Amino acid sequence: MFNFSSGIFSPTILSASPKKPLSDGSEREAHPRPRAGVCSGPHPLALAREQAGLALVTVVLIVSLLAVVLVEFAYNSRIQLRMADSFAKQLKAYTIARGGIDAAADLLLFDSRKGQVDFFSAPLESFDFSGGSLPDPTKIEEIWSWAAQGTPFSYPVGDGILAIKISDENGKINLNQVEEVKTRKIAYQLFETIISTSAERGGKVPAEALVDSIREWTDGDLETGTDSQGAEADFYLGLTPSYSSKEGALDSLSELRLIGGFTPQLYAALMEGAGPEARKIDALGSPLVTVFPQQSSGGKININTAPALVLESLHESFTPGWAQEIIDYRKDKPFRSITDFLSQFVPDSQTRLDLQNLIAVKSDVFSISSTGVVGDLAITIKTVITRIPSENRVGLLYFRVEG
Ligand SMILES: [Ca+2]
Ligand SMILES: [Ca+2]
Repeated sequence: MFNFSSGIFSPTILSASPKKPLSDGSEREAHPRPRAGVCSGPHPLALAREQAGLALVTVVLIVSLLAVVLVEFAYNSRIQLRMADSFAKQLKAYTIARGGIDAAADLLLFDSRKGQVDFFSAPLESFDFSGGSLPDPTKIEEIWSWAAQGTPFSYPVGDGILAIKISDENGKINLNQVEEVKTRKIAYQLFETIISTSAERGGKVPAEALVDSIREWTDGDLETGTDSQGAEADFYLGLTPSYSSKEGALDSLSELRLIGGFTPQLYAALMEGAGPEARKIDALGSPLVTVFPQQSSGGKININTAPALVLESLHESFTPGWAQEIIDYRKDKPFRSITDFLSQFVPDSQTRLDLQNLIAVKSDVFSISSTGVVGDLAITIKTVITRIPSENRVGLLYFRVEG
């Protein structure tokens, strides 16, 4: 006990036995001290009470421990259940997305057996479904292009949704082929247009130097070409932090951000193409430039699928108005041969010769973006395939799972 008046803990009070006043006025102990020789242990009743108390404490302790274990178990079970649910959704979404890739590849292979021309057919939205009858897909030309225009082609699968986008990589300028003079000129014209019309206006690095920098980055040697204005290996070694140049084909467009002169604004302009809408419909990233196939030569641009900016870049004499005319024309009358195109739109004989080996009306390489959505979980698989109709199969050039 604590002595409040003195503030001093008094052990004498604690150790004193309770005393009862006696009738004669004296005091005696409430519990008489055991007399020597009779009993030296505690009173049996006190012992029983002590044991009962101890048992109660043990029971309370065990019950508390059990409660803790049960709460922990319930919590773990809930976590496990959620994980199992999330895993099941993830597996379903992946399977749907993977199935979408196979379906799109089959569609493209089916198309290659039907003809040697690739173009954008009338979009899905333009078909009249009000009568309840679906158009016969085997009779629609270029059915794959439904997934290449406007919103992604989506379809319910079980309790999920599949959304597919297909892009024609042959409608873009292949940056892995800038070693070829003619492709380099096309890329140069595209970059010049982008620089002069985007936020990059008045940029310090000329378009030609940007294209040359891609060339030096990929050309496999450390010497700057005599006709090149681009950055070579020593430029990157002088940066802080420094890094080596790739000296090999570009694996992805995001690599451009490492190349000398490419600012975030220029990169964004390349990815967005002809506006935010263009970016939305592209399966791989940019509607204007590609890195597929990764071979260094031989690519041709499909004039039926190339966007206006790419068409305009095909020759220095071409203008935005001319490119728009082509886009309007091909909506109703896709080009069945390059002669078709050249005779209609390129009156100058020298320009015709220049374009002869650069353009095509068919495509080999396509990118597919396939998304499986189950509940709040989405998985996207992006692939690039090349059609090999002679072997009745597609070759896989790129495969990436996102989400
Ligand atoms: Ca076709
Ligand atoms: Ca180099």
